[in-house]
Amino acid sequence: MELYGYWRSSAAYRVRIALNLKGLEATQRPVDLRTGEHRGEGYRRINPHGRVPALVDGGHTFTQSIAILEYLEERYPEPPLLPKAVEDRARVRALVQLVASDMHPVNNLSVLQYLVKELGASDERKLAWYRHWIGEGFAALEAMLANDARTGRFCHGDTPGMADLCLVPQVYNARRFECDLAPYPTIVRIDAACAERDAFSKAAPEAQPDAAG
Ligand SMILES: N[C@@H](CCC(=O)N[C@@H](CS)C(=O)NCC(=O)O)C(=O)O
Repeated sequence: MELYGYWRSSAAYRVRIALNLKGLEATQRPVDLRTGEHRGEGYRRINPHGRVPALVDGGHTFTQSIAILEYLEERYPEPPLLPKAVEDRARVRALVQLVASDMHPVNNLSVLQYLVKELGASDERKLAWYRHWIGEGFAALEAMLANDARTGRFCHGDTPGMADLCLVPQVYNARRFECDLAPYPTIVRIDAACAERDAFSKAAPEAQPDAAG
């Protein structure tokens, strides 16, 4: 397997955690987002959208981190990243989508760059935008986690799964942009529980070969 990613990419971070949880090895193929390598012709041959991650497995190339997670779950079912009951699977997927479809896209690198370069937003306004969408998403996520008896040590029960591996990179990013996490004690507690697991700590941005010093 080969994983095209970038150390600080939260979408690639999700896939790294999933691979670790499933005990799968992938050769890392770093794509430098700082230099715009992802927008170049070479990488667009891997992913025409010019985004990371992309996973190559068995001669196939997969893009979109959530599609990759679902692929890994179906191709390598053990240990599972989704619960068994259909109702519970829907709950976990809702937590996943809140992060991956609602929170992450509006705070993506190209969106932030567009705000600054094309719309003339100051760094201060850009940060306000970033923190607004983190707060909006995390408030909902906190309520969904804190008010549901199915939340355990992790987002769903006492085993880490698909929702946790989306949550942790989003918390990492929020900290990077100095968002106030005090209003989200359940999120912070689950993030801390994940950090104790090797699958998560080995996937952390700073532990990656392309991490900038
Ligand atoms: N929905 C996509 C998002 C992928 C994505 O936006 N990745 C970011 C890094 S986290 C990226 O490549 N950004 C480059 C850019 O915005 O120019 C996924 O989940 O894979």
